[in-house]
Amino acid sequence: LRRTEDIRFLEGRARYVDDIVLPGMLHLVVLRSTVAHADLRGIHAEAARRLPEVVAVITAADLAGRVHPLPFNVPEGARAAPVPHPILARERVRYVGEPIAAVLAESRSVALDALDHISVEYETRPPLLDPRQALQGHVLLHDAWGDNVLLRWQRTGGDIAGAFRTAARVVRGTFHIPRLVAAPLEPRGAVASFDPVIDLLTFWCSSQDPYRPRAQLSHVLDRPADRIRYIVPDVGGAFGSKGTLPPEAVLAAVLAIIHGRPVKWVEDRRENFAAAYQGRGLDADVEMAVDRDGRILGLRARLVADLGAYLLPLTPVPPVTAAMLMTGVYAIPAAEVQLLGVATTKVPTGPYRGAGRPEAAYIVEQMVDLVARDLGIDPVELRRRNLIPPDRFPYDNLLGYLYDSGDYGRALDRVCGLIGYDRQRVEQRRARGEGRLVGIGVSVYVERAGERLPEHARVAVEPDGRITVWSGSTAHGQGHETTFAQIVADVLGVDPQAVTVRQGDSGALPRGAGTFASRSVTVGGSAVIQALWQIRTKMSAIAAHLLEAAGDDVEWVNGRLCVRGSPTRALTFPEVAAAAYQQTRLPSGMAPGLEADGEFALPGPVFPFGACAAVVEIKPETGDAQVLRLAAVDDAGRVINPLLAEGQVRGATVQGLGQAFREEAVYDDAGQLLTATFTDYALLRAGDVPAMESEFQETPSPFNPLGAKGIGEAGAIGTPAAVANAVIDALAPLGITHVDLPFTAPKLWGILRSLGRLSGPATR
Ligand code: MCN
Repeated sequence: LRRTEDIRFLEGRARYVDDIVLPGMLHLVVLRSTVAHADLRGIHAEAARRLPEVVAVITAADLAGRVHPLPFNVPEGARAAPVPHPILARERVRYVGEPIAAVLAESRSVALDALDHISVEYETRPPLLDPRQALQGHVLLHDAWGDNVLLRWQRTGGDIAGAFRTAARVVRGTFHIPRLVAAPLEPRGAVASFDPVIDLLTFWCSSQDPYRPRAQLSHVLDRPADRIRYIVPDVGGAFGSKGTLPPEAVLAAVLAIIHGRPVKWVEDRRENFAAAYQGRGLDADVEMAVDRDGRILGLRARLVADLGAYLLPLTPVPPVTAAMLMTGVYAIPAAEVQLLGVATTKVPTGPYRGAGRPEAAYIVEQMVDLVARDLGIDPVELRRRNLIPPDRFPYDNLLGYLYDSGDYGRALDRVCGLIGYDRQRVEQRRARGEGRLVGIGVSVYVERAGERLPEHARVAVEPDGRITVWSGSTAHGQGHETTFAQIVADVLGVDPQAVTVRQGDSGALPRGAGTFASRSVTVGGSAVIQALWQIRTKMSAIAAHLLEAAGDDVEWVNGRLCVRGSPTRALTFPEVAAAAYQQTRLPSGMAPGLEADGEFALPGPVFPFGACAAVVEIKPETGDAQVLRLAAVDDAGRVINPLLAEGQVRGATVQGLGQAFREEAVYDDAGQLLTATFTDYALLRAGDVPAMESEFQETPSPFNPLGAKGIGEAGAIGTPAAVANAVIDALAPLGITHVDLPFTAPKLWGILRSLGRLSGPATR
């Protein structure tokens, strides 16, 4: 089934937050810090306030007593310092881009002009950019936290000392994973409108869902959640970066209430780069103890996460997720992982597609290749010796996760089959003989998807048989209108076109959780199923009553409800729907109407997995690494819509390739973000994307009625690890065992040049 929502998008009929225009609406723009770390000695805004059409200029002092700081999540087992992100900086700024003041004006252009009339006196302090240096505590970002550590997590499982004592070899690796930006097409934005008569704040925001940010807004404003109607209009991509309430959006809400007029805030691209939370940013020191045959006996890892200046609501989640996945897909009997999340003078981090899983896969899979090289064992063979076998599920990974189901070896074998692994090795030997730098890399990944948070759904069947589904999951590109309609069509035997899917409005569905952690099908879809089963049961009872049959004797065949064995004694779906609203046609005691609510919670996360393989050739003249082959086999349990699932894999793979080859948020020594436009932050273009082969295998999850797991992040997880292994494999004959991401042409060229592999000018 092709995506039904696309026509609307392609014809320009979508409505994004900036399309919302309300009568009397004011415009809000934000004055941001231009320095990385400083005390604020004065903010001079009188000249701006005097400008015509400027309604207000506000600073932190104006918010005193009106807002609480943004709350933040602390994953189970972690400890965090209470350093929430302020809505506006009060005495000190801690990153370039931090909001200091806001201008409210009749138009956006007036508000932007007014920014130039505000001057800020900074007394600068030293920036703090390297997370490892931050640990030394020479510069303190928050005076109460003497070592700059804002987050701690640690776990040990098995006999770690014994593992390292008895090991034949101990292999060590050090890794640096740069920060990335999510770069959605549509930046962040919000519109707030307050109705004092009914005491209701209506809030449109480019968010991943209405529920989590509404809870945050409710907390910040000290306003009951049911006095806030949170609407998520169409969203032009989020990739994890719109999972929490932006501090700037709080300003729109506060000012709409104070001034009694609607307020719009929409950031520009540069602000999105500087002030939307970034992803990744993790350093790791890892050692693996192995026996002579390459069996991994134990793993020790020390992770240092570059959290940025404050904790936004989801800042702690990705690094803890990475830490909890450090045993990857392997049956490692002992593990000890320590995570320190440290403060730096950068925008806080948060989830970006994969959110901790790409980091874990990259580190673990590079380690496995290091071990293979150390022992002279083929990396695929080494993986086969260590993968968790299918009969050991549910599997306790020693770090707090219980993997629900899996068949990792099959995915690995299939992906090797897709690229013709053995043949590629033969080819590689030939290419190496010709002096070419060809490398082959594989990765096997597991991800934590879904969450324990329950999801809510409502299904209503109208008297004419049309069906509306409300879901707490809220698509921002994933195609839920199609997928959820398909689930309804399958259960009720109707045409998907008879189904309307509604999402993203807390006024229509007051309870819900949202779209993150690739959970919408697994949890949201299962909530829809719960509601549909109730509808089915009620319709079967009505049909049995009208057809004078026993309830068990009603069969659903091709959109009709018939008596088993007598196909002519039947009613159509709309006939039964109509009867549901007529009291006289119902069994005695049955209430009229055909609506049901469904609620579903997983007993624990589900664990999709897969394998990825890449063949790469590095051109020594330019350092350019070309992907010759790329293949992925992903297992998301039962797949609902293979076309959309493959679209998800391909989209995420492109982002994974971007991480591998190009993307990095680069700061200079003063803490200025150098990559603050698309000229400097090099997203892949369509022409840069190689052909790829994508296949699915299905190992159903026992944890939900669909047997489904998530697929929305898969490509971003397995790809960087496989590509990294391929690049290092290409360079291995030169004695290179590690290069940090991203593998840009200048970086690889520089390495080759330093090894004397190139002639030519010294600089380029
Ligand atoms: N699907 C399926 N069968 C399954 C699982 C998924 O057919 N067993 C298909 C469905 O068509 C579903 C889609 O894959 O609509 C994604 O479903 P799921 O894996 O449940 O993920 P979510 O819908 O919860 O999406 C979240 C996930 C995440 S965490 C990020 S980040 C992300 C992503 O999805 N951001 C995206 N995909 C994105 N795609 C777009 N276009 N834009 C984003 O911002």
